[in-house]
Amino acid sequence: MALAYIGLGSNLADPQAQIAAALAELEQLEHCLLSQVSSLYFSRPMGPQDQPDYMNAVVAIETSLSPIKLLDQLQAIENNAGRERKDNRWGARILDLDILLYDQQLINTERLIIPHYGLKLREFVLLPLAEIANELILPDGDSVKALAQQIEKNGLKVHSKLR
Ligand code: PH2
Ligand code: MG
Ligand code: MG
Repeated sequence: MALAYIGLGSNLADPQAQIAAALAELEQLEHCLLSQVSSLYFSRPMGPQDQPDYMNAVVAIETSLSPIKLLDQLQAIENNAGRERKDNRWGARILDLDILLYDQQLINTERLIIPHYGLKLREFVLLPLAEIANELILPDGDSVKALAQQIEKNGLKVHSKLR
């Protein structure tokens, strides 16, 4: 079994309900065990500012799926939620499920880059990650705890418990 960390985000169509529904779907995934769930966080948009605020969370999943099979499953959940795949980098979205880490693997392919390129730069990823994996060391040797302590919070706050 591998341990993967997944970032969840939504800023359209009732973000809180979207994240809750995505969590329920993640719990049903075959060959996956949802092992940890962060709080739900309220965050300010990174990227274009003319979009709604986000809800974000991070979960840990134990899985026997390969990284690419896991990505297929996550994209199916995004599609079920009504996610439109258009060219809107950093724009508003109903549901975004990103593989942040997959064990200590480094993957750099056209479809998948792991660790996620924004992991160390985004407060809405680092702080929920630190909540559930404060002792985690990234493949490049950086500590999640130290990164989370240093990053600008940018208005990020805990909204509610998810579990
Ligand atoms: N995701 C984006 C772009 N901007 N901002 C916040 N606060 N949270 C996100 O998840 C997010 C974002 C594209 O994936
Ligand atoms: Mg994303
Ligand atoms: Mg994504």
